Formats: sequence, C-alpha cells, structure tokens
Amino acid sequence: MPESFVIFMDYGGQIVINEKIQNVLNAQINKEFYSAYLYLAMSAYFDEIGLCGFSHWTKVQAQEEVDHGMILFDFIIERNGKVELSPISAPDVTLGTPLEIFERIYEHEKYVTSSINCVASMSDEECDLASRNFIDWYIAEQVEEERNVYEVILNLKMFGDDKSALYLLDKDLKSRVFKAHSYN
Ligand code: OFO
Repeated sequence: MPESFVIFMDYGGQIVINEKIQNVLNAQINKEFYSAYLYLAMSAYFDEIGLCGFSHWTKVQAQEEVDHGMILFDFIIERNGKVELSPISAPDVTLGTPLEIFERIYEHEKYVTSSINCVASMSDEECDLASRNFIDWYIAEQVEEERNVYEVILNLKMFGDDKSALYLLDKDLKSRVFKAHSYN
C-alpha cells in the first residue's frame, strides 16, 4: 500500500487529509493572506494618490483573498486535518504608476496560479480526489482573476497619459462589488 494511503487514516480509523496535501494547503493559506496584504498596501497607495476607484478595486480584491484563505482553512478542518498558520510577510511594495502596479498584480496572480496548479498535480499524484475536486474551484477562479487584471492593463496601455480616460477608468473600478464565496 503506498505511504500516502496509510496516512489517510488516523488511530481512531477516521478519514483524515493526506499529510503532504495538508502541508501545501496550509502554505496556500499563507499565500492567500499575503496576497490580501499586498492588495491592501496597493489600496492605501492608490488612496494616497487620489485614485479612489483603484483603491476600492484593490481593497475588494484583498477581501477576496481573505475569502480564498478561509475556504482553504474550512476545507482542512472539514477533512479532519490540522490548520497551521505561519507568519505573513510584509508586502514588498514597490509602487509606481497604475500600469506598473497592475503589471505587478498580473505577475503575482500568475505566481498564485502556478501554486494552485501544484496543489492540483500533487493531489493527483497522491490520489487525493477530494482535494483534487476542491482545488478545481481555485483553478477556475485564477482564470477569472488573471483576465480581470489583464483587462485593466489593456485599458491602461490604451489610454497612455490621457488623464480624463484614467479618471473614467477610476470611476468604473469603483463599481466593483465584493462577492463572498464559501466552502459548503
Ligand atoms: Fe488572487 O487569488 Fe487567491 O487564490
């Protein structure tokens, strides 16, 4: 019997989460909360420079990231696993123009996508189908997130130095509404 199957059971015969998957899910919780910090730092900066719509958009994104972390948290508990919270690093905030910041967001989301993909492949390798099924939601969510960020980048590139276009985009980003997701 492969080792990964043995650790599905605890001493009471209860089904528990695969330990390797538990570790990567715990690491993913940390990445989601770090993402929330990063977006909050950007939100504060946008507010400082008077781009209230950009500030609102990144603040809503921070709420979404907390949500993503909490869904992972609830899943580990649901699978009788152990949540392990590690320190959240201060965000490395090298701020610049809205375009530079959104390009940075895009790179960050691509990094998160690769991390989610690793959780999916590890779940396959470990035959942990419950986790594999669970992580599908994140895979779809990353496609949407990357696209949303990319659209803002396209707009910013198209507008160039046009301040009135930036003003209109700022107004548009202000309309973003936070939608809570949940596990279960
Ligand atoms: Fe920005 O994404 Fe979470 O998962």
